[in-house]
Amino acid sequence: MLTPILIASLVSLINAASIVSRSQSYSQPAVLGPQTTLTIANKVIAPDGFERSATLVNGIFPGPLIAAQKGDNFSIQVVNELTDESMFLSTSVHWHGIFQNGTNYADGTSFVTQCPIAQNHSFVHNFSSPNQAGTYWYHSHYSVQYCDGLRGALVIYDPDDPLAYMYDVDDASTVITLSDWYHAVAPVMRHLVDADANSTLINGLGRYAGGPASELAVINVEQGKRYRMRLVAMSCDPNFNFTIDGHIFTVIEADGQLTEPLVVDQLQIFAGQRYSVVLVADQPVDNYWIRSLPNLVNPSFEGGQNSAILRYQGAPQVDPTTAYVPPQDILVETNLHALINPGAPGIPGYGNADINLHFKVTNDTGLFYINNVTFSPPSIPVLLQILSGAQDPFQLLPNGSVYALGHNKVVELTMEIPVVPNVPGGPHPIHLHGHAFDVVQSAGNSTFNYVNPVRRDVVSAGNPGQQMVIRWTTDNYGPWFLHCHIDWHLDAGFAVVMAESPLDTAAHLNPVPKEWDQLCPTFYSLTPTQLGGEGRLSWEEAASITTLLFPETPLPGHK
Ligand SMILES: *[C@@H]1O[C@H](CO)[C@@H](O)[C@H](O)[C@H]1NC(C)=O
Ligand SMILES: *[C@@H]1O[C@H](CO)[C@@H](O)[C@H](O)[C@H]1NC(C)=O
Ligand SMILES: *[C@@H]1O[C@H](CO)[C@@H](O)[C@H](O)[C@H]1NC(C)=O
Ligand SMILES: *[C@@H]1O[C@H](CO)[C@@H](O)[C@H](O)[C@H]1NC(C)=O
Ligand SMILES: *[C@@H]1O[C@H](CO)[C@@H](O)[C@H](O)[C@H]1NC(C)=O
Ligand SMILES: *[C@@H]1O[C@H](CO)[C@@H](O)[C@H](O)[C@H]1NC(C)=O
Ligand SMILES: *[C@@H]1O[C@H](CO)[C@@H](O)[C@H](O)[C@H]1NC(C)=O
Ligand SMILES: *[C@@H]1O[C@H](CO)[C@@H](O)[C@H](O)[C@H]1NC(C)=O
Ligand SMILES: *[C@H]1O[C@@H](CO)[C@H](O)[C@@H](O)[C@@H]1NC(C)=O
Ligand SMILES: *[C@H]1O[C@H](CO)[C@@H](O)[C@H](O)[C@H]1NC(C)=O
Ligand SMILES: [Cu+2]
Repeated sequence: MLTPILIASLVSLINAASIVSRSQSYSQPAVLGPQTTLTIANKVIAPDGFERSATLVNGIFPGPLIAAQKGDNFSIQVVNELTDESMFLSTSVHWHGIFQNGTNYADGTSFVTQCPIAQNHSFVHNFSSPNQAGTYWYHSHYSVQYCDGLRGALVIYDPDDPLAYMYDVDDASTVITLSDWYHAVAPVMRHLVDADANSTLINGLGRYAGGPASELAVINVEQGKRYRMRLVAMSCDPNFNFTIDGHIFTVIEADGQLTEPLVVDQLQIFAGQRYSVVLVADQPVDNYWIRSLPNLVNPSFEGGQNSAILRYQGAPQVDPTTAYVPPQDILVETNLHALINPGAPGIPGYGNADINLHFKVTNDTGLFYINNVTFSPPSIPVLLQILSGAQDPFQLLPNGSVYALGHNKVVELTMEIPVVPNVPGGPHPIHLHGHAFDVVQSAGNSTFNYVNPVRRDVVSAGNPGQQMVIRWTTDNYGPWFLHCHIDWHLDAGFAVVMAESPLDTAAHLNPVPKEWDQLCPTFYSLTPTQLGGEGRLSWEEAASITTLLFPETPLPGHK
């Protein structure tokens, strides 16, 4: 918990902090195509009724939906117009779940695949993803910047979707984003013991404990129609239990991979994950609460917290009066099965892959360790090191965090959260860039499934005493980040890099744009003022300055 002095210093760091009530009405989300420009700039907004300066895409939270058709070529220019020095002034944008096959340099991951884009500069991300369709998202991958607002959904629609017969409506109005929201800026929050969110926003609107009756998101449906709702957990930390009063729904997609249809009435969605669910509007015309209960602070629906409204056409424009009924058919991950080409790669059986990795997660003095190494971003991005000739894992920095993997190998990765030490902050959602993986063992379950497990790109590694096991094939050249998607944990070192075929990477990438080569020289010429985020480059520097601001505290759940 924060001391009053701490709170005072927090609030003083917020631009124009004050409580307002909102009167704007909710409008349909903005939609962009695959060839577009994202302008990253600062703006004061009050999505839960509390005004703060934020780091936004095209001035809105969440950022606009990027909507593409399967097979489209993407050309996305990210323009950095950031000015608020209380937050980071550089940026990079990652396209979460997109494989970037041959275009690792466009993955947008600071210090792994590129240097951040400096203030007043821009970078064009050209990539294609011919075989992917489904629900994705984009977010800053520079420090904890996305917690300040740089997050949005990205959907690749499939005109030949094999499950299209199950739904009538699938458009921008059926994308539902779930996010945590903070009243203090992320460069401050990252140094707090409990980086607790103030509110949950659904489609960018919500309420906080003790706050005004700020406007809530409304999802409009017509009785008798079937909707493909695309849920995106663009969270910095909490997971959410998602329910809709009076309704069940059918899961048909997990993280861009179609699943065998599975009927549930609640799903728990972790930071970074997505689900498509088919909702049939088969109830009486009325208003119904949509609920997104976070696992951390304020897990309550009091005063409309953690809530949005499902409104049938013809229902009055009022808040629902429906009551919460405890769910009966909760989503269990092992009940999800990949619909297309099910089955994990390689020889079935634990330990039978070509490369069998065992990662043990520990913690010490506020940092997370994977096999005794905490990830600290290298100054030269891993891809640049590789393209400059470093190939040996002992040459690649950060030392001990980069795993060099041969080409076309089946990898089986076990991530274990031991009981001792008691690693805080779980359950930890683990994301791998550049791939989807088969979850052959889910956290908290000792049985394996090599036949038809769920395939996805973020999976929970669970809590102390649990582990998860995933498999994938190293068929994508380049360094790919593997990390906890709780952004505070990533910042505190919960990450490694899977460098696929370092020796052959240069030969298998598309020509690296010359603008990419300029990112590092430009970034390293910035002055502390031009860097923002209180002008701190490394977190060692930041941590030492921050201890002056915030007294040394016992070991954090979050750094
Ligand atoms: C994408 O670009 C490639 C060449 O780079 C071209 O052959 C293809 O037709 C393009 N696809 C679309 C949908 O425009
Ligand atoms: C960006 O432009 C502003 C206003 O001209 C200037 O103050 C700032 O130093 C510039 N930053 C960089 C990195 O060039
Ligand atoms: C990126 O794609 C756009 C649109 O297809 C094209 O105009 C531009 O030349 C490409 N840029 C690079 C660096 O390849
Ligand atoms: C969310 O649901 C899971 C079961 O799926 C349960 O273990 C967890 O406690 C629930 N979270 C909250 C905040 O109630
Ligand atoms: C545990 O996992 C196995 C294999 O995926 C699955 O068949 C079983 O239903 C799971 N058990 C529970 C209790 O979830
Ligand atoms: C981590 O350190 C502990 C204690 O020094 C040691 O026993 C263990 O083997 C190390 N683990 C790895 C993977 O290096
Ligand atoms: C990385 O660590 C290993 C083992 O501690 C050491 O032998 C090697 O020299 C280090 N490499 C670099 C580049 O520091
Ligand atoms: C990348 O492309 C190669 C060549 O087309 C293909 O064999 C491989 O499966 C692809 N990998 C991914 C992750 O899409
Ligand atoms: C978030 O908001 C700030 C400023 O209003 C409060 O001081 C915090 O107590 C609050 N935090 C939580 C967890 O609600
Ligand atoms: C993290 O690890 C340290 C040292 O191993 C231990 O003392 C501490 O209790 C752990 N933190 C938590 C919150 O469990
Ligand atoms: Cu974590």
